[in-house]
Amino acid sequence: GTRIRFPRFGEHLASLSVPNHSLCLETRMNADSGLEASGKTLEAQVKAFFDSAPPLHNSNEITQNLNHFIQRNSSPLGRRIVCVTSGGTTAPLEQRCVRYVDNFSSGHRGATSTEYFLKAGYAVIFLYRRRSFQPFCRSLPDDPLLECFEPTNELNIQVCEAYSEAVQRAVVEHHSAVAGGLLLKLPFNTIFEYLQMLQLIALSMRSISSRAMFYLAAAVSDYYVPWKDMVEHKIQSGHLLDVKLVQVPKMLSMLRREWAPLAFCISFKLETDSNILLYKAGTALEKYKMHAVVANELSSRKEQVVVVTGAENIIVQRDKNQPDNDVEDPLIKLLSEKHAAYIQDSGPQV
Ligand code: 9Z3
Repeated sequence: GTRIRFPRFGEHLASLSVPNHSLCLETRMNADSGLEASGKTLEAQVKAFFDSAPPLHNSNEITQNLNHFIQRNSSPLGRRIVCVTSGGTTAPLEQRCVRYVDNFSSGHRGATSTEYFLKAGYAVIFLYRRRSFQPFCRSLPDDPLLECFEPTNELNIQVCEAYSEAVQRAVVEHHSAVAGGLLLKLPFNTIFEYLQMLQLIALSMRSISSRAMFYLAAAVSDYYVPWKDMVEHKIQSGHLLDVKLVQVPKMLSMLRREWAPLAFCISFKLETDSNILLYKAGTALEKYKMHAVVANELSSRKEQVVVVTGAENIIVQRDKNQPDNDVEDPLIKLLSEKHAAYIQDSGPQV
């Protein structure tokens, strides 16, 4: 669902559905395609998107970290590297952003999958929405810092008995992944940041060709307001909000065609109507030349997914024998096997 959200300092975001008494989001879209009738080629739309995006302030640092991470894991180890995207992107409505359109995703899928990819021997680039779920934190409460610790006196704190095992596991596993150079975490908020960072990652991953995987679990905005069309200051309430949204160019095509053509690419398809889910996943598979599309329905997404490939549809379910078992466990095993077969079919590495 698309909602307008009002961020408040230091807390989770309150949301406002549209339309509202004081604020009405009016969007004008081309009736049949939902696209601005621009008539532009994909390349031209992509160029317009990147030209209009506010540049990343730390792109040099990100590129350096990426190159170092990839170098460290590729030679002489020849480790497989996966980029896991996680959480929803925002599309700002104002340049000095107070309001934005958000995409639903808690980040649970991406964070949990990251843990299983690490277990399967991958190095992971975790491209995540700030303040979304993090790897190794599943067993911790929502506010781990305040709830897991207690003061022993005015100067010292200790881990509460109830959380000692969970905290120990989270800290040790997270530390060994990051310090061991196996987990690189890169945060984003907006669709502009997300797509620029995805491009940087893809271009850096070209060097490891088929050993690279993209696991695109993030919920990515379909529409955005181009930066140059965006008002600078906070839109005043009480005014009719007339925002022209433009379709985000289909970057999956760019990823496959231009950025990292040899990488193994998995995208996700989310629907609320299970009757159209597999059809839509099959369409995405063909249209964007994905190696597999993971189809999930919103309410059952933690229980079951279907991996749609050109050859077959594979139902993957959570093992219900243990309450803690996740659907991501068998899913990552399956995708890791498929990736290994893909690497073998791709022939010797350069
Ligand atoms: C997914 O389908 C993810 O599995 C979920 C995970 C977002 C449902 P949570 O983060 O949920 O664990 O709460 N991600 C892709 C969603 C998406 O927007 N896909 C686009 C589409 O369906 C294609 S990129 O059209």
